Amino acid sequence: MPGVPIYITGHRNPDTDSIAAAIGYAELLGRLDPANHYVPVRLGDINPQTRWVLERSGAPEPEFLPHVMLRVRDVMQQQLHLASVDDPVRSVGLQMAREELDLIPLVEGDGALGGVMTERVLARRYVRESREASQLDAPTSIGAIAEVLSAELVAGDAGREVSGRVWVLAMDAGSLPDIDEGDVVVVGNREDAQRRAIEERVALMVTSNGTTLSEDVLALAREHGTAVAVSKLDTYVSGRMITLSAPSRSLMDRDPLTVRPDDLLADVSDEIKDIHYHAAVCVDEFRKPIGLVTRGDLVNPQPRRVILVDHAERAQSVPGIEQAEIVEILDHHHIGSIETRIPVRATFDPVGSTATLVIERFRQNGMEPSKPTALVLTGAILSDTIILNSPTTTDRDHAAIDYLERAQALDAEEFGREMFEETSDTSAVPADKLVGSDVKEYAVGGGQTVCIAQVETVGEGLLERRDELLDAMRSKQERDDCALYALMVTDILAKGSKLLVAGNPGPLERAFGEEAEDGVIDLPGVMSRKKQVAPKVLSAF
Ligand SMILES: [Mn+2]
Repeated sequence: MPGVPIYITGHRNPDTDSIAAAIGYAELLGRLDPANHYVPVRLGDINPQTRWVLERSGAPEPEFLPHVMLRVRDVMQQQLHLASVDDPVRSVGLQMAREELDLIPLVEGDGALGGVMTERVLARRYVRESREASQLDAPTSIGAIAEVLSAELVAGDAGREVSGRVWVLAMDAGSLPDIDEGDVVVVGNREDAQRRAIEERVALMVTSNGTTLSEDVLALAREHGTAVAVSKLDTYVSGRMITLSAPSRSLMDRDPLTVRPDDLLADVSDEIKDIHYHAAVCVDEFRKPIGLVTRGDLVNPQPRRVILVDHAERAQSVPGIEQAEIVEILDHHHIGSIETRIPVRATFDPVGSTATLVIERFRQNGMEPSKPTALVLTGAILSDTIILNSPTTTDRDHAAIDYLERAQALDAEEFGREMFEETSDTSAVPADKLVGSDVKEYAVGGGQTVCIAQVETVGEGLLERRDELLDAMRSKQERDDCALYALMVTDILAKGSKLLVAGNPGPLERAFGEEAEDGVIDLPGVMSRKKQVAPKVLSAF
């Protein structure tokens, strides 16, 4: 898996150019620089036009990037040492020493976090050793004790658990301590002491220094149900190892600080600094440990990295951009309000679309975009330039489209027309909204007003709803008490408008020198309400 991703993002409320430029530039950079992982992302829902282009091309939708603030997953240590809550305290302590760990997460049988063992807990365990008889911290299996002691179990059941006090029988058999049934004893090669312990029905007898029992004593132990383990260690060490055989769950911190991978570092760093072991265990949704964040990981973390395409305004960019490292900017707008701490390659080149710049970069590197990417970039150029018609269109946009047409054996104009026609669909928008959302009121003589609304569209589809639109206009005309309510249905591709009129069309017919047909006046070449329609309407009254 390649390393930390470098995100390539367009602006918020993404349009086709923003999405396409991210996809295309990520593809190019991924090929030029395979050591890095370039990921195209989006900052919001894609619009119907972009969806159409993505579906048509087969290019995958970029993933959503909510922000570029630092998260736990960006800094956590993913190489985790783990131990089981059932592992003996001694083996966990040894593991911590071996791996030089201050802390180790302990997991239950299902892999979920059960607690953590810390150096402090281990140290306290030592100091806490009281002057009373030692006791096992928790029920401990005889097998676990034998293992920690490297002892040979010569009688008894390894699975049986013991939980009593732990004694060393150093005195002569006549002055032994007050042993109870179920206790654990360590004894040397004194047969009288061995027999006394068995008769007191201790649960486990450990013989030190490799002492083996006589046949008689061994038989007695079996008869009384006393387990016997032969330890090669001396008496003192054997005694200590017995109490260190207890399962770690008996000592561990049961309520460790946990975080989730997507938690913001800013939200959790204080807690990590405050807790005595200065760390948090990162867990997944099943509470399984997947990482560790320590205080050291909070110092000078590597910021997340982004490349901005099709914008350079902080307010239009991804939340948290001020914390991120901007690697590059590729844009065709004015130079916006982005600041960087280090020098970056920034391109502000006034062509019709960022996709044009991406295509040029491909060609400068002697590379061709993949088929899906080529079509997405085609859609983006045609979208931003309204099929190479907008005043922002340059020769370079034409050149990029020429190249893309040759490379894909595609009629770009036809593709662009289809893209606009199929995605400028107003059929789901209620008539009331179409006639009322972009409306301007003009005062004419005699205290009367005239309302002129406009809706931009592609193709003739909307005019099929003429009667419905006229009805909606009439009710608005009545409600607002205007002399006339007109709606310009402007076709941005055909570059003309149909003017729908509620009220007496006479003044408008005279103003434009055109007859209304079923309440519709055809105005080819008329696009601007402000410049081409309002003055004539006003002069007609
Ligand atoms: Mn653009």
